[in-house]
Amino acid sequence: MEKKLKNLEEECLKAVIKAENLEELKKLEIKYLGRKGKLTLILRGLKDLPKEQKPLIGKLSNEVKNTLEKAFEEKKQKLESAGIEKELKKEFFDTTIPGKARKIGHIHPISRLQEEVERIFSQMGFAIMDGPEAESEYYNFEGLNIPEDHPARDMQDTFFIKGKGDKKHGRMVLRTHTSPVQIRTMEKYGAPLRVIIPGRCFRYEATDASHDSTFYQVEGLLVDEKTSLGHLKGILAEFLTRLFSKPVKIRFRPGYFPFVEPGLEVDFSCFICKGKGCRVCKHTGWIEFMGAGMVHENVLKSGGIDSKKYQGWAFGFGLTRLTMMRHEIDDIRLLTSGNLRFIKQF
Ligand code: FA5
Repeated sequence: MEKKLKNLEEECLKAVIKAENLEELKKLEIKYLGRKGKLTLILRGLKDLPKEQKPLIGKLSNEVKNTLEKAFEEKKQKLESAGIEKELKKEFFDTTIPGKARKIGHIHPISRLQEEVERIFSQMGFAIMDGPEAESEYYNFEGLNIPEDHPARDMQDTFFIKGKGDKKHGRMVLRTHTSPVQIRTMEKYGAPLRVIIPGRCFRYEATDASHDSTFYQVEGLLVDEKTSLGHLKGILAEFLTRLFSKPVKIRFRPGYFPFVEPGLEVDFSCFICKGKGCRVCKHTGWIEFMGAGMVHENVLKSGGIDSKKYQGWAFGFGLTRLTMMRHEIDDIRLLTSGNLRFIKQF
């Protein structure tokens, strides 16, 4: 009996070593340790052994059983990890290869300047308004005191949108300036008012280094019972000083826009040469900045505001041109060219 057990152990261990996969191993386990397995049958026969042999053979049988169980378990783990390795080898992944850096974009210089302008005016108590880019002739012209036959209509070459439009508002156009939103804001909120309106404008004109057919403006409008051009001057000087982090002076010259009276052209002292004269200010010490003036009483009326009780001032400057000045860009068309080599510099 003792020999039989030893032979069985040897035979089984050899077979376990040879087993090449888990399926084969399982079959062997059933063959030797299963309910009708070779060792199980021997163990069952123990009860028929003579009494004196029972303890010795019993002990030996248990030892053989434990050895075989251990051998099966070890081999099982070996085969399993070999299987995982095989799978991993199939999908080889080299963790030492350096990663690919993700390309990160950044805010366009015009948008960044717009955010700064909005922040500064918000700090001074101005609300930020928005209006439609496709606008009616009424809001773009008539409401702003520019009647159909007024020569000022020639000042802004316009993109007209196909269609007849309606009697009051006329045809649709791509807005030529942000000023139409002055009336929309007055109609909606009444007086007093303190707003800026940044936005995109369109003009049907030949492009050159300082003119594009699409560009950004920022409109400003303040309506109150007692306000004057002195307030406008103070607000603009404060705005530019905060924007350039340098003291900036403002200069008014007479100008003409049908929607303001009196009308002004506003210049500011060159932020680069501090007024001494340089390339950016064309050696004048001053930079032409924008149109402005006291809101014409007809415009206040268009906005439904009592012009006897309230006055207002308005301004409109080119955000795109200010971006060019700030970064000393000499061709406006580069800003919307989609040329990444150019735009990545900012
Ligand atoms: C106007 O558009 C008036 N609505 C401004 C205004 C508002 C005056 C309120 C009075 C009261 P103007 O046509 O000058 O004005 O344009 C204002 C600014 O827009 C210009 O100074 C310039 O910076 C910018 N601009 C005008 N046309 C172009 C263009 N084709 N390309 C780039 N910027 C332009």
